[in-house]
Amino acid sequence: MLDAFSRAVISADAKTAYIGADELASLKSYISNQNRRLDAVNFIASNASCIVSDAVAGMICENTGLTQAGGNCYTNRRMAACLRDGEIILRYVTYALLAGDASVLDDRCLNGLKETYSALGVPTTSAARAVAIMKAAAVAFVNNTVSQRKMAVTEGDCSFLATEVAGYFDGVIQVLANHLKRNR
Ligand SMILES: CCC1=C(C)/C(=C/C2=NC(=C\c3[nH]c(/C=C4\NC(=O)[C@H](C)[C@H]4CC)c(C)c3CCC(=O)O)/C(CCC(=O)O)=C2C)NC1=O
Repeated sequence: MLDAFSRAVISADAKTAYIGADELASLKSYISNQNRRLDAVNFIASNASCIVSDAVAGMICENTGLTQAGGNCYTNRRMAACLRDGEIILRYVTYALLAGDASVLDDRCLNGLKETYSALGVPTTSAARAVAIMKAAAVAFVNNTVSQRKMAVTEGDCSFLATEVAGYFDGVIQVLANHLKRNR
């Protein structure tokens, strides 16, 4: 698992080079924005069950067959497994946001997920839809634009963190859709 710092070292070493000015500038910005980043992680983490249950409910509303006989959320056991998977994915996205690097998400959560889902008959299009709804919610929490759950915090621009976290969700969707082999 890598973070923004170890990532800079690994990529410099791969080029047999010193850490360059560009990498240092980007690490500097990572450091100077650390308080915002911690707030962003906290906004998502402290609303996690709301984000997950809303996303899974939305996914089912759009496709009610999921909870009918033959659907992959039919029976409490499968419904619980689905909600749990949503929690797992969101949790790893928050780890990636904290680290400023996707490797923890890629290695510990997404590695083999598509294959597991294929083997179990979990519909990846539906799973990707739930992840897309979680993405929209997480972006709103990071930008602190959720009207019912505004956090009391010094106002500041966190849009770069919203963009970053959106990218991690896109990575999950990409793996589920398997359109592209990921290479990070
Ligand atoms: C560390 C990371 C990690 C991940 C990601 C993980 C996922 C994971 N999800 C599973 C099952 C499952 N996952 C789902 C999820 C869904 N079904 C749907 O229709 C929806 C689209 C979706 C929810 C959004 C369901 C229903 C099962 C149970 C499938 C079955 O047993 O028939 C299983 C099989 C074992 C089990 O049932 O517990 C694994 C390993 N486990 C891990 O340890």
